[in-house]
Amino acid sequence: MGPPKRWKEHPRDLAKVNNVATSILGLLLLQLISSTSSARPCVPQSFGYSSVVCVCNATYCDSIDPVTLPASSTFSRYESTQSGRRFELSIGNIQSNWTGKGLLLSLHPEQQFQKIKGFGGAMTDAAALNILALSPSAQDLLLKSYFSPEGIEYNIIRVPMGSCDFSVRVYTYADQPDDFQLNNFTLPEEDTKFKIPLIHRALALSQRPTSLFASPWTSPTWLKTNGAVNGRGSLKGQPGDKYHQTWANYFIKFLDAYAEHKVKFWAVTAENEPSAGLISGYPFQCLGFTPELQRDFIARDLGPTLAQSAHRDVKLLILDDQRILLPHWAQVVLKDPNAAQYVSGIAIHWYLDFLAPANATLGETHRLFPDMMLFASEACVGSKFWEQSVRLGSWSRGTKYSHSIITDLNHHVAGWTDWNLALNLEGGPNWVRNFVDSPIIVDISKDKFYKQPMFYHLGHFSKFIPEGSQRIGLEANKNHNLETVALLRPDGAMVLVVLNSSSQDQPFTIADPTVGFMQTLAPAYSIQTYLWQHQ
Ligand SMILES: *[C@@H]1O[C@H](CO)[C@@H](O)[C@H](O)[C@H]1NC(C)=O
Ligand SMILES: *[C@@H]1O[C@H](CO)[C@@H](O)[C@H](O)[C@H]1NC(C)=O
Ligand SMILES: *[C@@H]1O[C@H](CO)[C@@H](O)[C@H](O)[C@H]1NC(C)=O
Ligand SMILES: *[C@@H]1O[C@H](CO)[C@@H](O)[C@H](O)[C@H]1NC(C)=O
Ligand SMILES: CC(=O)N[C@H]1CO[C@H](CO)[C@@H](O)[C@@H]1O
Repeated sequence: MGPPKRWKEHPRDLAKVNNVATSILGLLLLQLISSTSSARPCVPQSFGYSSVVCVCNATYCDSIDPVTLPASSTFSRYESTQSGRRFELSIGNIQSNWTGKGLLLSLHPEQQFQKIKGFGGAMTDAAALNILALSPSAQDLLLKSYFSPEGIEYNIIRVPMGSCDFSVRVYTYADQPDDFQLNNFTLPEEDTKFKIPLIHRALALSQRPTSLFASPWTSPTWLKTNGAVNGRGSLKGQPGDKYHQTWANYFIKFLDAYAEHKVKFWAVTAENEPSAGLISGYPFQCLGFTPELQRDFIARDLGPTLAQSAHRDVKLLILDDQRILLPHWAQVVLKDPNAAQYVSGIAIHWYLDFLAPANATLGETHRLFPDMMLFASEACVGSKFWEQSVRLGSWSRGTKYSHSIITDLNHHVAGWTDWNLALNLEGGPNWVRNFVDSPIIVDISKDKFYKQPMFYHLGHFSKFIPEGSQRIGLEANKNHNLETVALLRPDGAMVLVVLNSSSQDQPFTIADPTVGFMQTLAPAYSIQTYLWQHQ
């Protein structure tokens, strides 16, 4: 037990450092765990941005030990920092009293909020093409990073129904004109050769039950008012007619076709970004619905068609669009009992969050419809015209993810879904060159992939907060700059995620009424996950 020491800068160095201890304010010792770990450390590389990526290839990729609960009266702390630490594990002792000084975060397990569904990303055509462009052993390491117990254990996968902007060509599953019986509905090789085999490999690597949800971008053009996949256009005619019924049947055909390939879905969204198809000149696949049209399409076509099909257990989520449309969109759809009876949740995208305060949108929607699940179905950085598409190693992009997840979880949201699981160095492929960033960027020519800070920020939630965890109350004794969320896991362990909120180290104490006090510190530019046995 030595004098106070700074943590080592890079996880690579840690293997050499056995038994390093740090003292916080000279009061408490947390022990860095490295000697007992079988986890492989990050191989860092800087591309000149604020932090590093971890480099993986066909033979090497950093990993994390499967989560084990710390012994009673101790707590685990996993920490990632801008300075290069990745899921660095320390153990501290839980104490029975508190100095009475400084910031105190007190848990209130008696205040119980939403249960968690999970965390994940999207198997787009672009993601599948990038993953499959790697050698088979690099592919395995990439999939393990996301789905296995040595990775961040995603349990949600989003699957586009047909092409979207992150495709290399434009298609639907029924491009034969006027095929109202959908006789010519077929899955192309994007599904059968690329996405579905990768989904099976991901599911095989996972030890958690994984939930898939699907979202359509455009219908076949022969069902649309403008006869095009993009631009301003809706389904021809009115809800209840053959155009709308055919489009509802298309969902069933999709679920049937995936079921033939042994892939089952937890949910579908009624339409990806339905407001996009109301905008003239919209550049890529879309299908316009006002909330009134979505309500009537669900009440008359999609709802009853799903309910009368073999897929009646598949949940239906509305909106799948920016939260600024809440609570209005939910009020229009859910105040109609004919539509509401078929709806299980409200899916939200994050792109206009800066215009839409969380309390006024998510909070208000929850107050109006307390039993309706809120679920974040898409997010990515680099999509705005002033943003660079890919910034390898950007820490602030990771912070954007964890800030969004903490805000959402604190406003009744049950899950959070990233966009493309993997993109190339340009942020594509994307047929309209709408390039963006991704937690994993693939360098095909070098058979390498780069795990960005966004990957680790997401992992600080996905790995430690299994499905069925429940958010609980958390209160601070004074103003502070940390962003925090606390959850109780189904196994009785408590999880607390803490995002830096200043460029200064922030000492604080966690109080759990049933176990005691944990003294610790959040370094500048860090994200931490705390875990301990609450019961
Ligand atoms: C893969 O990465 C490891 C660790 O950095 C390195 O030792 C190895 O040489 C790399 N292999 C190739 C083929 O680049
Ligand atoms: C905890 O209480 C014991 C006994 O009252 C006292 O000796 C000790 O200094 C206290 N520790 C802290 C951190 O306040
Ligand atoms: C469409 O389906 C019909 C009936 O199954 C079949 O005869 C026809 O060849 C198909 N057309 C195309 C273009 O695949
Ligand atoms: C959230 O909004 C409600 C009204 O919709 C208001 O009563 C409440 O004070 C707001 N809470 C916060 C923390 O702003
Ligand atoms: C509130 C605050 O200062 N937060 C900081 C956390 O760290 C990021 C960098 O990763 C800064 O951009 C934020 O300003």
